[in-house]
Amino acid sequence: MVNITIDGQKVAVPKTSTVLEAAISLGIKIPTLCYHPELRVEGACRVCMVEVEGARSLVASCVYPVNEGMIVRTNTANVREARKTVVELLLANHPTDCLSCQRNLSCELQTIASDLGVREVRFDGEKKNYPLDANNPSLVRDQSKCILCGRCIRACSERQGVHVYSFANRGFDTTVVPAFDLGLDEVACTYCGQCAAVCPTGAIVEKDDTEKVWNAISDPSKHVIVQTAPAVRVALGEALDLPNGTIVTGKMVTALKRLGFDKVFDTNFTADLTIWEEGSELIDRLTNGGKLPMITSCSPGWVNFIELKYPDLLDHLSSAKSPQQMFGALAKTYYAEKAGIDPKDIVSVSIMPCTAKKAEAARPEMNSSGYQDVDYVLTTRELARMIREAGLTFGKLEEADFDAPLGVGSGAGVIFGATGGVTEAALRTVVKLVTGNELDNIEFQAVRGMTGIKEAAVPIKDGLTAKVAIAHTLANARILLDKIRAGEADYHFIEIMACPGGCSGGGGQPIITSAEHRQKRMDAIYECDTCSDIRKSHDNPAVAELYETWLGKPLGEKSHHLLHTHYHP
Ligand code: HC0
Repeated sequence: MVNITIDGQKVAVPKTSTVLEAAISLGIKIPTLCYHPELRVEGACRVCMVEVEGARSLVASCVYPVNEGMIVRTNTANVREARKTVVELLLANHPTDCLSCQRNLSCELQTIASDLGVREVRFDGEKKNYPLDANNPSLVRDQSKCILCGRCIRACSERQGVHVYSFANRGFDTTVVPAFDLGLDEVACTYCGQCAAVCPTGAIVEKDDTEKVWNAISDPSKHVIVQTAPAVRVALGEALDLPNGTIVTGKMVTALKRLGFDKVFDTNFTADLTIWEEGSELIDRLTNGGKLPMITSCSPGWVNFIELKYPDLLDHLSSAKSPQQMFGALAKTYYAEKAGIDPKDIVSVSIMPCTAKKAEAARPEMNSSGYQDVDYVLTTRELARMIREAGLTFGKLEEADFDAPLGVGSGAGVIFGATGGVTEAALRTVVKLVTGNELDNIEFQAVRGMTGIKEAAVPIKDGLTAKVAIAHTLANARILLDKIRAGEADYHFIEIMACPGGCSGGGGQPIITSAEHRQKRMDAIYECDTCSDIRKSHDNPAVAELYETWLGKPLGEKSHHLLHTHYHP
């Protein structure tokens, strides 16, 4: 440990700490822009400058290492003036459309300018004016709002191993762009949205589809239904003034009803259905010599990744559609029949923690109902904006239940929202399908947690042990795929989720600010499971009824048509 003094307060910190980390441990808030607690430090923006006694000039605290006896001052006139100048220089060429910017009130540049008391910009800069990159279903990029912090570059390359972005040009013309300044639709972007999740300004945001949904709700000839993904319920509250990790399932249902949706359903219903279909597919592959390891196919950023980067391994992917798309196919067939509504009049909306879900819904093959199965996908952030727009005080809303029959979900369904959750849900049911017995202990701690790649060997019955692996983030997915290519992946089943922590850390969720913040969401997901009346997918009575009365059996003809898909090399 190293002893240092910051603003007169003594603290002992690990000797590998930076001054910024030491200040954070003392509760001293130093403004930052390029710094992100989960990415490599860059020291690019210089807004975190502090005085260190003996140093020749102000230093960037995010990259400056601590030393024994160091004396730091974070709040001197010099420091305040330097930070203000940096921010004013950024504002000098930044657009001034803050009031209509999607990140208004959640923009880090705006907050820092306010916190630092910037009331005028002393420099008269030339404004940047780049065309929007919006030719894809998921994301909008506005380079004019880019402050060159490089967070998106680091998230895309370090966290995801996708490497879409890099710096280009020099001086005032420096930009952050995909290769050859192409649009995101023209490069190998997976639309995972992790760039948007770390962008401090409105330079990368989700494509906003709220107006289309408002229009559908306002159309009296339409029956507008909505499904909500597992991970939305543990993050939506954060965007509506509730503490991190608050479970808001019941309030969310009430809010959706108050917004005007005709029926509010739960994606957990089709997560349970996915377990039936995917679990049966796994057993079929094990029994009949199918391609192993079988890999999950529900995270669309991940599906885009394997299609773009490892097309030779596509036959490892489960053919099961994601729960979102299974829901969409059933909404305009099974539900339409049951409710006596012409499917052409149904508008199917989903609320997802994910920007890639927008692209998934737009895939041309996702129309097995005879219509586009999912019409509009909104991220958690977009739903929060609609709730604010409607003037609802979210924290004061009563709780309500999902509608039947597509609103019945199990605890196994809800843990789909955390890395390892799909595997755990599958194990709960596969054991029952293979042995006919129920598990005594349905919680598989070995597949939980934030370790990048997890492995487990789970005894199913005498002579049969399920070997599973789980990866979250695409950089970790790449490691497992390289193992498969090398013939070294001795697993039966692999779960891959594109985003850190799984969907709870999706690119469409309220912005995550720390590892603790991320953990609170994960904890909330598992709390949703333990509080569920039904905890195994095969115990979901609504799914059982669906099979008995309409679908037939898992992997049957109707299932094959509506619930399974193919991929594009
Ligand atoms: Fe997920 Fe899903 S769990 S991908 O992470 O499988 O987005 O939350 O909705 O579809 O259920 C996201 C979350 C989903 C789907 C489910 C899966």
